Amino acid sequence: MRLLPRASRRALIAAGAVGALALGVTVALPVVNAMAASGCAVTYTTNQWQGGFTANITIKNLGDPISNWTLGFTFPNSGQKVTQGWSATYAQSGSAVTATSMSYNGSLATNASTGIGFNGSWTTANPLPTSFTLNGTVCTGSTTPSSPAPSSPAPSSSPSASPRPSTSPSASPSPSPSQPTGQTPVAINGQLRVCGVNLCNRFNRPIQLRGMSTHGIQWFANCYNDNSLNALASDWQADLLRVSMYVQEQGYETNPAGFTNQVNNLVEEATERGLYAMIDFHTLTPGDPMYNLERAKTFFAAVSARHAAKNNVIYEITNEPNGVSWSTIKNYAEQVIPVIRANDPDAVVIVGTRGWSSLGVSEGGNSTEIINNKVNATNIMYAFHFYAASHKDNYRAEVERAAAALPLFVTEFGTVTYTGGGAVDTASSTAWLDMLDRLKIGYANWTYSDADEGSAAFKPGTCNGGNYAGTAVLTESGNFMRNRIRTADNFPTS
Ligand code: IDC
Repeated sequence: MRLLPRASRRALIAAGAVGALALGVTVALPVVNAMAASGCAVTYTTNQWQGGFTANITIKNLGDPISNWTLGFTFPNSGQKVTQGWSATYAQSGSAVTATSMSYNGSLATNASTGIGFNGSWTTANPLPTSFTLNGTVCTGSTTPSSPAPSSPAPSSSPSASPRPSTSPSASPSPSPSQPTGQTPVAINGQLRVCGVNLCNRFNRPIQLRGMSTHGIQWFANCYNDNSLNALASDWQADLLRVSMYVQEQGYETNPAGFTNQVNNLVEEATERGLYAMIDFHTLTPGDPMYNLERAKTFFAAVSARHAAKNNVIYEITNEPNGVSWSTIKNYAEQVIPVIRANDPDAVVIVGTRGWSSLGVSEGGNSTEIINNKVNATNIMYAFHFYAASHKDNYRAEVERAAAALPLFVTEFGTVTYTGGGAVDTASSTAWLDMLDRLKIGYANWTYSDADEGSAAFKPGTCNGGNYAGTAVLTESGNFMRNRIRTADNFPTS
């Protein structure tokens, strides 16, 4: 089956919002036994629509610290099914459901909480489960309806644009990433930092990261799952996953908590595979980043707190400013960067540039405006974007000139035209990537998705299936990019 065109997806999403209900229940009872204190509180809320729902579950450990957990509950109605879960491995037998912790969220100190969720389907009615167990301990007792979840489900809670489908109960277990620990890009390079005009690894040596960008996660969540991310790490041998979270266009602004959660989950998945994760606050229209300043502060406060202890997260604070002056972008950056630094002081932050991150060129300027008026912060880089069939020699010349004075990262580029469609321009793409390799400028290609457009790496419909490795599933652009990315990195190790 081919994916629906995006317009149809949007219509489905809108239809899904009609008649949505928000429901919630909390159950909690500390239970103490002779061996060890155990106990749990579970909050289970849903947004539901005709035939489907999203459940968000918070698990709180009220007992002694645990290093892994299995949550158990029973659907009241046999028509209720888990279809896609995240942040846990789900299994369902009849009405009984178990959700087992992942490697990164199994450890829960006393009074610590973790959030998981899933998308489900229902047939005749959708009452909520009322009893939960955690590692066999029943969490029953005081039942307090939780504060209702937002009443209109966001795109991410509709069946056609779900949060990351990590595991479906019917799916066979997918192989774990095959890059051995110690050989992953993050294991080799560790915490990165800006050194002069380069990005340096833990040995203070310049490196280039090569990877892929997601498409908008509000539309293509089904493309980011264990199999596709394993293929990115192992078959493509990529270094980097850029997580592209649109702010408008049915993105973050419609469901801040849901999209923050979706980004966090993808960062965890990249981390599990030893990949660098770039969090892209994908502003595009409107082009003035100040329009989203408060949203950016809220979002980056949350994600930087969550990932502060990691060494593989890079923050891209605005995708493509356009129609605004460099001084406005700089002002935005100088307000958002301190929010990140307060939680994660050593992370690299990337700032978009004028004219859709063209260093100003697409709006008649050039990089001199930045060189003469740099963002007042350390450990930052500047973004440059290009689409190879549209942006050629004059843009390459400007990048080469700017690269002598500014740390640059090509956080997004396409092998096709700036529309995201059209034919691959192999000659221009090759000229670009040869230059970026020579200058050790990192890049992320738009897109690791099966969108029906020339820039997508996978053929339409690929994300409905389970196989992402090899070349049979690739478009011309995907094939070109996989060949470029999977060549040896040769990261310096001393
Ligand atoms: C495009 C997508 C397209 C989508 C559109 C929505 O490829 O499917 O309909 O966004 O706005 C960018 C942007 C990026 C664009 C991409 C191609 O960062 O969001 O994606 N592009 O047009 N800048 C230059 C090109």
